[in-house]
Amino acid sequence: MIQKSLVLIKPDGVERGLIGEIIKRFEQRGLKIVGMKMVWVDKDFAKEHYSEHVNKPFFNELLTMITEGPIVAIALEGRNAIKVVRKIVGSTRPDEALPGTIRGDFAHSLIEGRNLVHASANESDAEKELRLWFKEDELKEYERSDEKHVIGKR
Ligand code: DAT
Ligand code: MG
Repeated sequence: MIQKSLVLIKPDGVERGLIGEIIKRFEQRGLKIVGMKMVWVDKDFAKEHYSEHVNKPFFNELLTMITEGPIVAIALEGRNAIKVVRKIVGSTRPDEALPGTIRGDFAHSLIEGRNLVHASANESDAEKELRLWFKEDELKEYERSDEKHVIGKR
């Protein structure tokens, strides 16, 4: 199934100069970038994005972290993109994330919720999050020259 997923390079990823390194990993895996922009969100927007965590003890910390600097928001498309993207990102806790994953290669502990990237967890989250972060005309349709090999027939 061809899916779209939302990835955010969170402020720690941007501030550490890892934008290119992170994007490269999705791009080389064959995931197509169909939307991308830099945004600096306020707490109201962040609350909407992280609404599922509103009652967690770390919610305030999470809001502070996600609003402390600019974010690169990316819409990725590919076959089973939601699962594939989560695998590339690695486990939520960097001390459990495997080497080879973004979190496993560039972090080792979850300080104030910092784990470099966000990725949609499932189809309904992906749909909701893409609608929150991107207007319809900010998502583009085009063909990558390697689609025959990395996606196959649609
Ligand atoms: P993920 O980002 O892997 O989907 P999540 O949805 O459970 O993880 O949590 C959202 C973010 O909240 C996560 O990326 C980092 C932060 N977070 C999660 N658990 C935490 C904890 N126990 N303490 C501090 N921050 C936490
Ligand atoms: Mg999550």
